[in-house]
Amino acid sequence: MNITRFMAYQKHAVIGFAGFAAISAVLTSVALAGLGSVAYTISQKGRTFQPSETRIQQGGTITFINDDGDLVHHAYLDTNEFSFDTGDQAPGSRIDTTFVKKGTFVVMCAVHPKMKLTVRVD
Ligand SMILES: [Cu+2]
Repeated sequence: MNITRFMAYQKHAVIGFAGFAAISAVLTSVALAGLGSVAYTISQKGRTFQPSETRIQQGGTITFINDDGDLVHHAYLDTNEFSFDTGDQAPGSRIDTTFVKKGTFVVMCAVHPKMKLTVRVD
């Protein structure tokens, strides 16, 4: 390959890579939007859900983190449309819950009746 052909080849390779990177970026964002895979985190601290209100997309997952010293928490939801129950959640543990139904739900703690978390699922 002489130098002119080599330069032409390099130019083509650079454009090819840039095009590939742009397509990859688009595909990645489409995949993330399609899966509703954004992670939401709710802390259980000071005998409260923090934040106490959140809004997620249908199919989104909330991770409940018990970071409340040595207290046990126990998040649950019991409605006709959608229910879950984390069971007793030991200090330091994390439990994922995927919200598959649209609507507005109030998550409670079985240990601390004043703890409430409102989740709006769009
Ligand atoms: Cu609690």
